[in-house]
Amino acid sequence: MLYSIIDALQQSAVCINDILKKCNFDYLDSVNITGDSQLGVDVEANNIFKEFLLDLDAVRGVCSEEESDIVYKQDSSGVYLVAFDPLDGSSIVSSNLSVGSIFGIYNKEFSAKNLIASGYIVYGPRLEMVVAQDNVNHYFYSGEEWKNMGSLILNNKGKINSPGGTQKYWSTKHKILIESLFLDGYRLRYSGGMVPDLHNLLCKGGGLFSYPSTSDAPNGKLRALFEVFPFAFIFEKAGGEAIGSIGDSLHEGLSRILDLNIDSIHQSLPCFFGSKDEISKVKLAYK
Ligand code: FDP
Repeated sequence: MLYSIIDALQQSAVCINDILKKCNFDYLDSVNITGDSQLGVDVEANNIFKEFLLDLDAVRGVCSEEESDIVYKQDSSGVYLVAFDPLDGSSIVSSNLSVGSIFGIYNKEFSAKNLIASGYIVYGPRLEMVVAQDNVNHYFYSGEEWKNMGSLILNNKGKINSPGGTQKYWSTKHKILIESLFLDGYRLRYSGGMVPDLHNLLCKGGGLFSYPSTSDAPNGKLRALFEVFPFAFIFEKAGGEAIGSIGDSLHEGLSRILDLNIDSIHQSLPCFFGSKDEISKVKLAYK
């Protein structure tokens, strides 16, 4: 059953990849529910995922960053719900940087504890896909078939620092944390696309990606269901950790992301993904 969903996501990826190779990156007059301007290709990618996924018996409904509400199927006996960000990184697509799609597969309910598999697609020089279930499998598309390149596994400590958010709005403790990693020899890697930035970290064996609470965006920017929960699941299955906080709970410290509950499907939250060593440094800095 789950296999049919992964297969539908792979077929969607090939279609979206074809569109990205040929389209203009023109903005439409519309904005999505979060207020982001929509590109024509955002809407096309959304429709492709919806079409493939809602055609499956196993799927009861879908939820997308580009839709205001959950889309349920009439009279469905399926138990799986799929949340996706159809095209993440719209702000860098016009510069021809790598962008991606992110998905999470939930059993019966859109909550972190019900996540049973997640992954992402990278539209880069090569079309790639990463799927996390018991472990994290890395595939690429040869033009004819998806080939498994093996598992992604994080080391206990990495060398990359990917700090998101506008620096002038960072808290003092966050500035100190980021600076201390650079002083410790970490290298800056940040494209502005969550998929390529986190994929780089996973492929290079570790480090830290952060998108903190800032004075201009106290709840961060990245969305729980479509971005943060799927990547938290992937990082844990790869041997790393993911921590964050929801709403006003930041003053109580940071918690494991997959233990957090959301109040709305478009909720965003501050988040940190990394190897175990870097996440322990984040916990110490935010204590
Ligand atoms: P984008 O606005 O281009 O869609 O999902 C939001 C996102 O990109 C992430 O892909 C990315 O990590 C983040 O925003 C980048 O935000 P900043 O420009 O604030 O660093």
